[in-house]
Amino acid sequence: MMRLDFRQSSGFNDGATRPLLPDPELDSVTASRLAAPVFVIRIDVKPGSAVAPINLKSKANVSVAVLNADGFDPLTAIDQTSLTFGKHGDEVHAQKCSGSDVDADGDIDLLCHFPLQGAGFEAQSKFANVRATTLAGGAVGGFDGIKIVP
Ligand SMILES: [Ca+2]
Ligand SMILES: [Ca+2]
Repeated sequence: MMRLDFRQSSGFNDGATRPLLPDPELDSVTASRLAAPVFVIRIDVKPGSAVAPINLKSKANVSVAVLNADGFDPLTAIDQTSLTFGKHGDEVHAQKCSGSDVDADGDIDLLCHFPLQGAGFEAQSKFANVRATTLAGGAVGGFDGIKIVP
């Protein structure tokens, strides 16, 4: 599998598909689990904002769209109980999801709400990850840019 770390490159397009890579600072168990093959899905944290502002003190939920793209229909494919979000993508579970054409391209996307508290973000965090399993048992994941704001 080719490994490219797009997080090190500048100027990637918001919402573009990128391979997920283990964080070198992770413990080995977590790193090996996160290194398992995943199908990369497109997500958009706080849809409507290019780079989602995240206030670490906020008690509000964070909305995250899993986009219907590249032949992947998140509404029918994803086991919604498996959806998790956070710094590494497995920190907090979705509180609720619904179908909605978030990006107004005519197909139904999955819009989910995750608690921010417990998601593990830090002042220097620049990415949020989502992970899930499909009803067929496959692993999927995606990430999107965020910006921590005071
Ligand atoms: Ca975004
Ligand atoms: Ca759509």
